[in-house]
Order: sequence, then structure tokens, then C-alpha cells
Amino acid sequence: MSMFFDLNKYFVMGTINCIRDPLIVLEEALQSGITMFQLREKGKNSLKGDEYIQFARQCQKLCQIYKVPFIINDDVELALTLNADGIHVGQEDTEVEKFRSFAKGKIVGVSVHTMEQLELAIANGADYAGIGPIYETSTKDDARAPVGLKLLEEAKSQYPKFPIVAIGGISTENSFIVRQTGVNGVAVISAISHSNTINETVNML
Ligand code: TZP
Ligand code: MG
Repeated sequence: MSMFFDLNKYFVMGTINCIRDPLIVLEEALQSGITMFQLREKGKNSLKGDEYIQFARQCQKLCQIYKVPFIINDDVELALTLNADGIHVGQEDTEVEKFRSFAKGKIVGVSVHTMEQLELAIANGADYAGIGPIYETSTKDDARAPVGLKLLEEAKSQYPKFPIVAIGGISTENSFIVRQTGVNGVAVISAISHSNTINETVNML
């Protein structure tokens, strides 16, 4: 069993997503009530090596203060070194099964884009799935074509008890309609990382 988690307002970010000090952005988001945080430090100009590890530690410390699960994207080694609360992997990354076996008690999230991938993620022991991109996004350079709301509805109707979070192009304007599909939460990068009024943004998501 993994620790308790709540996908309701899931903030995902890396330093390159922020136009202000990323640790200030994260702290404001935590103060505003995000329920989950994922460090996704990738792309051009992202931190590497020791700078990356130190930044991750600082993010983790903040999450601990606010009692919000600290999830690391892709990097199994760092997740284990820091004893992060969990890991989020894509279809291309380390198979869930492999991670599951040496990450007892940790939260394992998987990105899925089809019902088949969702079924497989569940069978392999994932704790939640991220489905997206729901809408067009300019944040992920290699983003696929939007999957739309249909897949969320199908996922929740077939697996009503399995935790699902929607990601990709979600904003304060469209989060309501996304939530109407029955998903457990919305995951956002730019809606929060580009906001100058994070408290208002998080409240509206
Ligand atoms: N996976 C699918 S879309 C996406 C990721 C990581 C980017 C989401 O960023 P934004 O700014 O919330 O559209
Ligand atoms: Mg990945």
C-alpha cells in the first residue's frame, strides 16, 4: 500500500517552467492548498547534477512542511536517494513493475494515453494514472495530440475506483468542465507556474 494521497490539485513543475523564483512559486502553491507536487526537471536549461539534487531537496523540504506528497518525475535513482514519496513515469520510462518491487510504500503514477495503457498500468500496480494532454499545451515540447475529455469519461466509467488525474492545457477556465468527467483531480504546470496570483489560481482550479 502506498501512502495516502489526494490528486485534487496536483502541481507539476521544473525550474524552466517558472518566471519567478521556483521555490517561491512552490511555497505559494503549497500555502494555497495544492494537494500533490511533482518535480519535473527536464528540458533545455534544466538543472543537472548537484544543482538538480540540491533543488530537489529544497522542494522536498517545503512539501514536508506542508504535508504534501513529493513526487519525482522519471528519475527512479533520485527518488530512492531522497526517499521521495513517489515517482511518476511515462510510457517510455522504467516499467512500473520494476519500480514497484523496490519501492514498497511509495506512490507510483503512470502517464497513459489509451485505455489499453491504463489497463496495463493498473495490472502492473500503478497507484494512479495521469491522462493527457487533455487540451493543447505549449509546456511539453513533445506533447501528443490532445486526447480530449472522452478518454477521461471512459476511464472513470470503466475503473470508477482507480485514481485518475487529468493533465495538459488545464486552466482556471476549463478545470470545471474537466472535473465533470469524474476525474479525481487536475494536474497543471503553467496555470500555476505562470500565475502572479497563485492563491486565486489554486482556489479556482
Ligand atoms: N504531460 C502531458 S501534457 C503536460 C505533461 C507533463 C504538460 C502540462 O503543462 P500545462 O502547462 O499544464 O499545459
Ligand atoms: Mg517521462
